Amino acid sequence: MATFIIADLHLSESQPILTNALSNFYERNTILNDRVIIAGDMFDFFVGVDPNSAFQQKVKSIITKAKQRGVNTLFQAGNRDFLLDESAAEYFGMKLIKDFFILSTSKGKALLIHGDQLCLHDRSYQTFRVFAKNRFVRFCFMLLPLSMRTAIAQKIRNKSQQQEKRRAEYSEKVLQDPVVKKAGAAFLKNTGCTLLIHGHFHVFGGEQNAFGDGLSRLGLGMWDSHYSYIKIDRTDFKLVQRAMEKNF
Ligand SMILES: [Mn+2]
Repeated sequence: MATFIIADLHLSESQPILTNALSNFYERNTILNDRVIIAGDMFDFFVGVDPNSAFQQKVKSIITKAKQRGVNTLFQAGNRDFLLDESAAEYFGMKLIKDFFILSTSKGKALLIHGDQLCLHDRSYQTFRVFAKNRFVRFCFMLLPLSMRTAIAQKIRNKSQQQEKRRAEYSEKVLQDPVVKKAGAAFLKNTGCTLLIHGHFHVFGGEQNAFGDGLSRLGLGMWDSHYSYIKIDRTDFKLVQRAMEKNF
């Protein structure tokens, strides 16, 4: 009955090694009655279900295969795949969970978020976030043909990839930003949790008292040359990072 948390896989058609890594992750780590929570940015970008995409079918088959042997998958949206709604999650064999998800652990209550919510210092991003999460905006976007949605997403992605390079260098700094610290502390206090689990920053590691006394943080890394996960069960609570094997 273990819970595994992973995030920021950034799966895409162009990197089949990552899709294989997900498949191996399920096969090597999970057994009957375990659950896997994917805490956002599972896809590098997502603009809707495409039943003709062999790539999406592969992802679907990995998750449904796990489900058939008693391993359920929960999905929390990230900033790259916020268009993955309830019915899309169902298509892949997952259950969509809220952006703020509380877990009870042997070490107390933990709050799981993707992590982009912490970026309150980035006004233009937060404006985009509110805009993109708007139901009407989403509805209109989803009315466009898939090819057009893909083209728009590619354009946005190319732009943000340049910013992302810069972001990686500053991520650790951003996590120390007083505004981010304040947001983290507020999220924990408002939900009665003492531990914040997040991805998004691609900075692996834990930080004791990150948001004040007794309010800590666990950050998951991005799936790249390494992959990371959190395993929680009745007695254990660990954050693990492993090298991505060549054949993984
Ligand atoms: Mn992200």
